[in-house]
Amino acid sequence: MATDLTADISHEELQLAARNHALPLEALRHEITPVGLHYLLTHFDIPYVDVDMWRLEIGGLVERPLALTLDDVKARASRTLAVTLECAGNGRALLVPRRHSQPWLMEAVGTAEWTGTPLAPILEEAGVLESALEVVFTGLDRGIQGEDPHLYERSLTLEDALRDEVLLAYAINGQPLPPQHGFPLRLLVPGWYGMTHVKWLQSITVVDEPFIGYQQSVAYHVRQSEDETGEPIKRILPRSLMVPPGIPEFPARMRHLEPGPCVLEGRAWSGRGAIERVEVSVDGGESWEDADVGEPVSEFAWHGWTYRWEAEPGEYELCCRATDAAGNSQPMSAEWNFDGFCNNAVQRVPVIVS
Ligand SMILES: Nc1nc2c(c(=O)[nH]1)N[C@H]1C(S)=C(S)[C@@H](COP(=O)(O)O)O[C@H]1N2
Ligand SMILES: [Mo]
Repeated sequence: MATDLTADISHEELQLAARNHALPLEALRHEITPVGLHYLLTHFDIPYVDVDMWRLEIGGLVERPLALTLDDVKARASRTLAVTLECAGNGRALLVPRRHSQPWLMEAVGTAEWTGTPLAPILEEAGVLESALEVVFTGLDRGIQGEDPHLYERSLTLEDALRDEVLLAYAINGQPLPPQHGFPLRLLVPGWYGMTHVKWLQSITVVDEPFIGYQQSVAYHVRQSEDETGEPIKRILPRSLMVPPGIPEFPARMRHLEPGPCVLEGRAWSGRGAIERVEVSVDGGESWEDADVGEPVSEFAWHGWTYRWEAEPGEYELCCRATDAAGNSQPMSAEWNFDGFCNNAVQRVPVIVS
């Protein structure tokens, strides 16, 4: 299916796909994604940072502006949290017609153990003024998207920024952040889609008006046409993915499996509540059975799931579907939108058992 939809892949899309990469689905076996297998998305260029020169500036509507070195940040209270990140554009390339942007199929996800310091005490120390409305997070990377050149910047309401789990992270899986994941410091807002987690942080600015930068007010909205504002994207919708069973054909990646007992396994997550149920279908979604769902790695990370299948000779389309505690589930087919965001339609894995 994917092969047909993306047959006319453009040079522009290929260029982006070669810079950024997804999680190879077999890596879903790792509860914590090894760093090089975690998906990656960078809009502009990866900045080169001289950490001796680098400072994190905290300013705007605060009583005491701060400028912290990386050592200052590391000297503060530290917290390590396993967090599942997913790009809001995950599933984009499976939409027809599709916006030319990073052409994700469905694997733009990963779960890492991020270590950092909670943001709230830093804001308290700076002394946020009464008039504060939002907090703007600014990266070091600059480029042109839409009309004008801009730094990559996103905001959170003061209330969201002060949540306990919001971290300024300087390590991933126990190692300093590599350049591509935001060295020396990035924002982490567990439960929210990828664009929120600003990499290469250089400043945090408290403001008294809604932030209207491009990456906040134009990009990352679910809209039906370019002239519409649409709805801003926030928390991750539920999704489940399976490790494709058997062995792949090269280059088509069609799966081949021997008859007999087969344990299907995968991960499921949502930024809107724990996963309550994962169902598996071996007939393209005609009939479903419950998988066994494990405990999540953390409150903000995916759950593992397994399903025992007695594979008999034939051709099958395997599917999985997650439902979260808030009752959100995955649609069988994608709900189209202009920029190709939030496509959490069920995965379909054709297999030949012989
Ligand atoms: N400064 C900066 N932060 C950024 C981005 C970016 O281009 N620049 N991309 C965002 C998007 S769209 C995603 S999906 C995540 C990807 O994080 P990762 O590359 O560490 O997986 O980073 C976010 N933070
Ligand atoms: Mo993203």
